[in-house]
Amino acid sequence: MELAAELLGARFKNPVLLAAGTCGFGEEIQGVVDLGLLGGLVTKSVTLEPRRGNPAPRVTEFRAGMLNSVGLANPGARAVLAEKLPWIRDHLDGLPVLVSVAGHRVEEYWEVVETLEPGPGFVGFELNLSCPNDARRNGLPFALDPDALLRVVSGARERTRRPLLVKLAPNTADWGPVVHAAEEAGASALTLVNTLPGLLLDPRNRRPLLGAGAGGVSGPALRALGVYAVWTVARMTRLPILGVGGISSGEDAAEYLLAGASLVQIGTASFWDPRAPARVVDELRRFGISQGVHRVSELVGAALPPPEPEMSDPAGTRDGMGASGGDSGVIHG
Ligand code: RRO
Repeated sequence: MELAAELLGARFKNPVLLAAGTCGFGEEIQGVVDLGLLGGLVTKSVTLEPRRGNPAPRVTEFRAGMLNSVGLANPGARAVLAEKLPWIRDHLDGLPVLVSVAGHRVEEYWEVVETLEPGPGFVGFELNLSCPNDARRNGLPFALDPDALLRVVSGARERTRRPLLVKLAPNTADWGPVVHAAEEAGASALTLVNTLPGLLLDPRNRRPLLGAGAGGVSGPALRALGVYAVWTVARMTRLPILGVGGISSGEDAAEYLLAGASLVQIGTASFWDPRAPARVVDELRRFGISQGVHRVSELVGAALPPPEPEMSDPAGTRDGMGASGGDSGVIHG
């Protein structure tokens, strides 16, 4: 089966990328994960200034997944420009890399994009608007506020011609407004989903298990939410979608593709098993062959209901989309 995908002006040799926050800037996991077998990677989120991150423990496991509150630990945009991007250029042999961008303020996203824009070694930006572990804005991430999202993405769009991905949150009651704000602002693609806010307590000492208190849930528990998000949003937009959340097998990856994702990202599974991403690629290939699929693109959106004629639902009120659903019945290409 042909696994390669052309998207965002880049060629991905297969649709399996490493998700933001799970592979540093590539250098940190070199020798542990065989990056040459993967479709690409997304870096740790970069803020303008360096951040030390949250107190330990930053990660804990439970039966259905993992909870993290890393707190955006990263070396800051200037160090990424001076050291991390040149390393990527010199060592990753043209692997498509997306740089994840985060910030406390709307303007911080713009400043990070401006700082990194002249750098080498990367294809585009993934604007992380959905970090659950940032206490700013009373805990409400930009991804849950369509006006703030519009400002962040429009300003970033003015500062780069590179592809701009927008990473959204899973805890959204109605994706319509944020998806349409991302489209209006000039996003190139959507990444669905970030982790889901959660908390685990030690019942004996009655304190949170993580140093920072609450965190973001990832791993198997997140898969049904992620697939649902992709499946819902794919019917609202023509933007390509990158699916992420709980993928640990080739069939999990296929599920996201069938729901409408063009590429997928792996996070937590690679913490548990550094060979998981390469195994997912291999299993996806075998799965496709077993299904008589010739190209991975044949899977993309194949589980979506057929588009309805525009006029059959003028109010855009199809299931889950609400009145703001807009492009009702459109399956993105
Ligand atoms: O650094 C983190 O704590 C973190 C980020 Br920026 C994010 O986007 N998602 C997450 O689960 N953790």
